[in-house]
Amino acid sequence: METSSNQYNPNAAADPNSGIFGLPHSFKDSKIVYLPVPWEATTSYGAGTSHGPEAIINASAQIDVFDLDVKNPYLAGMHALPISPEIFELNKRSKILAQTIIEAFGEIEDSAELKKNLALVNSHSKTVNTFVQNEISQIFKNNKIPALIGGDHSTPFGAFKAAAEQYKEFGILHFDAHSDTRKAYLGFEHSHASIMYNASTQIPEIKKIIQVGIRDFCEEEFEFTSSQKQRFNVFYDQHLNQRKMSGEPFTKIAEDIIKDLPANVWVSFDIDGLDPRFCPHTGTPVPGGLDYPEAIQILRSLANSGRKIIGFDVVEVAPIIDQDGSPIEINQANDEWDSNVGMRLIYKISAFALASQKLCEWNLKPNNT
Ligand SMILES: [Mn+2]
Repeated sequence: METSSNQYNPNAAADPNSGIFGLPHSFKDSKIVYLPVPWEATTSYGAGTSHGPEAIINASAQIDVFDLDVKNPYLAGMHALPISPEIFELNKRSKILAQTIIEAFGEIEDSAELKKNLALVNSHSKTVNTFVQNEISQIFKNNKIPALIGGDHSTPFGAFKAAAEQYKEFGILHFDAHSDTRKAYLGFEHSHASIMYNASTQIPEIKKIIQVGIRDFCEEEFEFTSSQKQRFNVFYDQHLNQRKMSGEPFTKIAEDIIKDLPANVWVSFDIDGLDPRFCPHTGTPVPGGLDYPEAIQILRSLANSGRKIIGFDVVEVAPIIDQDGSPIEINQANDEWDSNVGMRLIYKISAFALASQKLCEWNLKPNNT
């Protein structure tokens, strides 16, 4: 049975035919529109994020839409676009090609076949970038807030390009265990490990990238971000922990993290920025990381700071994957943990984005001091 917006009951269990978060909204009815991007072609370690969007959307029906920070965020309307079967298929084909290069550790000079495979993967990545840019542009042009659901961390590149069409200047608040500033990792021009290198070198509208939770990076990446203090501001996980252990209140740390961001901010959230207990199946887990409530506090400070959250992505969420790459019973509660965390994070950032754009009122205005 179709449920109309008028009949929607936020206190009832989700209708099985409903959309993301159990909501009945169409594209037209919605202020937030989610673009699922099932793409992880160049993932070098671990796999499964191409199943992330499906798992997140399935898990999302479990949420209670009431929010203590933001008043009835669901009333603004939330709608997920369908998962593109073309991108899903392109991912499968590209993964097989990319695997040959990963197995050769990127040493492809002596092999015409591997060179051809690399060229194909790079070309398919550009296809995905163009797809994402077009879709996110459409969401912006319809006066809605775009949110991308990955997929790996290469997927938001086209979204950043679309944001750059809309905003002459914006910043990125980047949560991650990794710096993601490698230059063409293994020859892949658009790898998950290069997203912030590509963003900073190819999109001049991005004025500032604030990185949080970083704890796994190479010397070249350290030099790259350290040499661009105007552009990059890195809050290494180790330093955040030292500040916490010295007794500095996290509310103050959160204010410090967001203070150099410009007026317009895209949030790029790699789930592995969190402690791995919140994302045990993500591609490249690293010990340490932010606690979930700490990440939320940083986002709360951002939303309450007068800055505008213009859009966001949540990437690298992976359900449990079988040996052959197919997801295992992703609808079963015991396998759903990664997607459960992912969908709750997506709902919370959605709520903060709406509050930051004054499309929803605060329920309890945060006191950040
Ligand atoms: Mn990342």
